[in-house]
Amino acid sequence: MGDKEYFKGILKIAFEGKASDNPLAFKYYNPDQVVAGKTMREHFKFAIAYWHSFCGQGSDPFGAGTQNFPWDQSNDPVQAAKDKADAAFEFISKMGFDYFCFHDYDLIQEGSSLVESEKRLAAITDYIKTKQDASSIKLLWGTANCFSNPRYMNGAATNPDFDVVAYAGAQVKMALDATMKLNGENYVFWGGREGYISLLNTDMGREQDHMARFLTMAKDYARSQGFTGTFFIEPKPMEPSKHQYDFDAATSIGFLQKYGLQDDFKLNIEVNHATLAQHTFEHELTVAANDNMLGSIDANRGDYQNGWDTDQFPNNIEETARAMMVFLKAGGLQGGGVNFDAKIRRNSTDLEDLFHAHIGGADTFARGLLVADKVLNDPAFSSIVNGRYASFDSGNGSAFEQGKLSLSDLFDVATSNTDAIKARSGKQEYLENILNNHI
Ligand code: XLS
Ligand code: NI
Ligand code: NI
Repeated sequence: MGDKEYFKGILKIAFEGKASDNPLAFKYYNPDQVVAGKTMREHFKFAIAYWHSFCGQGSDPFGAGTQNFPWDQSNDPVQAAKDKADAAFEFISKMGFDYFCFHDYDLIQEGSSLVESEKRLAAITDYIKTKQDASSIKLLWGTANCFSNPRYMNGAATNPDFDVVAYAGAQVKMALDATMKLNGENYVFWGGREGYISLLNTDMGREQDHMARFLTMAKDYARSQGFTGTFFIEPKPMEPSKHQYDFDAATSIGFLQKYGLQDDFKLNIEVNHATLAQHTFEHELTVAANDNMLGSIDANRGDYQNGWDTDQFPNNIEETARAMMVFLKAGGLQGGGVNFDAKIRRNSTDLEDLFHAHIGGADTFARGLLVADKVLNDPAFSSIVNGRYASFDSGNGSAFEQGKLSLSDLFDVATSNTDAIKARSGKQEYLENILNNHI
């Protein structure tokens, strides 16, 4: 069991620093380096995404997969799943990461019935549990794939057919069981088909009520089984549905608050989902952080010219540095970590490419964190930002913040103010220069 080496010739990836010319080494991600009071390892809790790295063969709407994974050769589903787990654990160990994330049917191929699927999940989670015990590799979150099978073409929890809703419920129960068995720290809901294609045939209000009911049942079940982790909603505006109900952070928070789910659920913010919603990554993180809902991150990036979820590995240092400023100000993530929900390109067909991709991603986050820490500690930067709001720190501005003024009071303040209103510069270009100078 598990004595086959899949990534031959690649040793454990070490931190060698910026001067190293070894392509298979970290230049900036030093797991033990302390930044803003925590090690990088603790800040990030890097996770690999089982689906992209070990399942996705690189097919697209125009052609079949291009990858020929050596762990995907057996015709026996349980053996194939074990081989995949061996490859995944070897890869995670060699990367020096601590976590992975999965969809139920990434772990093992779905069976022809729920009962058969449950058996298969039991077999593979037994196997993975022994691999976890023999290593220190943990599960950041689990989730259920309730979007690929044709039965979910009209949605899962929001399907207009109750039989499908019940089927999705059974699947989520099994995925929760698998997550709890592997000591998952969190559980994710990404509602790929929880939305609509046409409003002509959709009762949006009723579907959203159903989704809330479903999430409440899932939460109640997991809590009754002793699960103490956090549930995450992963917002995305569209794709595969035309319009997804968890459109963005603001929409998802409004939904959770409306249905009283805000204490058990937080958000998993994905970079490319933010940009698909016409937001920046830092915007989505800020919206979540403002409501104490910043739970986890799906790290990737989009393509500036393409309007879909290209899920490329993060490599934009400025984008990541701005995001890490929000991250540090928020005090990090509520229970989650940084999951590389990213895939190598279809024509990146060497097994080694998976290492280059994750090394680059980890180094990008590390550089972003280092830059963000320097910017936030730069007095030139903080004095400008804090100074902008100084008029609320005392006097009438402070009374306004405390709710002690009425609209008539504002009238009195404004009319008794004889000084002309001063132009106060926002200093944007100067702040942008400070940020760039720290990169
Ligand atoms: C798809 C999502 C998906 C979730 C997990 O766009 O990012 O991969 O992270 O279901
Ligand atoms: Ni994701
Ligand atoms: Ni995505």
